[in-house]
Amino acid sequence: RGDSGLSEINLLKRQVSTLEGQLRALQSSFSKYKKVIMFPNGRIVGEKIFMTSGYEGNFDSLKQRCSQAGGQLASPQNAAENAAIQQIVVLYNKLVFLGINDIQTEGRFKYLNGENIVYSNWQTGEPNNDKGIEDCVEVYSSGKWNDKSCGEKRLIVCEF
Ligand code: 289
Ligand code: CA
Repeated sequence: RGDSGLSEINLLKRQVSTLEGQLRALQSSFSKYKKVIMFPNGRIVGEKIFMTSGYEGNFDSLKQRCSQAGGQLASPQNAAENAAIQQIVVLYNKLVFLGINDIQTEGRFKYLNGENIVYSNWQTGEPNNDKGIEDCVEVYSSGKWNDKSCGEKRLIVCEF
């Protein structure tokens, strides 16, 4: 039992070391594929991925497309996430709509799940609900936010 116990341990050690090598190879190839897939339309921030397909549409249409893809319209929860969305705005030279609105109660901006926003980056003087018809949120190339009519067409950015 003594000798066969030892050789079993040695066998297991070899198997662990083989698996470690395979894991390292997988990690390195995964890291490369992430870069390929993110180029040039995607951004990774922590566990979140922001991605545009270049499509432009009104708020409802953008919301539906992101949801159909298994994600949701970009909803930045901090400055790093907002900066990633800003980079896409600059790259495409097109403003985007966020997954944030005050459709339900004027002046109370919420995420699509109905929760109050925890982060905002309003341009000075915004949100102003201009002409009483601005319930959606667009991002300028500065990264600052403006409330805007949901019927306008903006660039899609989904988060996954
Ligand atoms: O229709 C008004 C909008 O285009 C925007 O016009 C000005 O930039 C500001 O009044 C904004 O608040 C407004 O959303
Ligand atoms: Ca406005």
